[in-house]
Amino acid sequence: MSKLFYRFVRRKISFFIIPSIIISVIFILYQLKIFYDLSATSLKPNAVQINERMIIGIHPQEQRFYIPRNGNFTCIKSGEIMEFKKVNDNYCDCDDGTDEPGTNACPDGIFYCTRISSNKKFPKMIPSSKVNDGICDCCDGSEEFNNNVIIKNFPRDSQKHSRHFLVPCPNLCE
Ligand SMILES: [Ca+2]
Ligand SMILES: [Ca+2]
Repeated sequence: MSKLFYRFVRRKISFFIIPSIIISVIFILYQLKIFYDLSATSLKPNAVQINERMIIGIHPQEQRFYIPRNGNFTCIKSGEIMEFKKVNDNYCDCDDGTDEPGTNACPDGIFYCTRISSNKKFPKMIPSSKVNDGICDCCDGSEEFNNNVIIKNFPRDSQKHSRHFLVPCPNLCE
């Protein structure tokens, strides 16, 4: 009798345990998917990113420093560690200013234009103080990503004549 009872209990346990394990695995996989989706969302391009991998304003050889490691960014020279979302958030966090390659938040920063022109009139890089100042400096106007119209009443014809363009920037890369 006790053996029969024991067998019955074992059967009941396996009846409940196996579905519970399956449900738990599905639940964990679902949680992992949500976590992955959230991580991907946080890396989607915004105004200061060229795409989800490239951050605007960085020298191509420095792109490797701007890959999130455990969601963090390490200031290139000064070494502080902070959340990666502080890169290009328009607030200067690193002592060396390397968290703001694409904005004018840090003093003495350098902004590297997204495209380089063979026409030497256009710079490869500009002081970050010229980012979003309403005047087109890079050949593609990539530093004017906020499209701030700061200077008005300067007609396009006059801009062409003076060879200085205002936002919205034309693409003059060759
Ligand atoms: Ca920052
Ligand atoms: Ca500018």
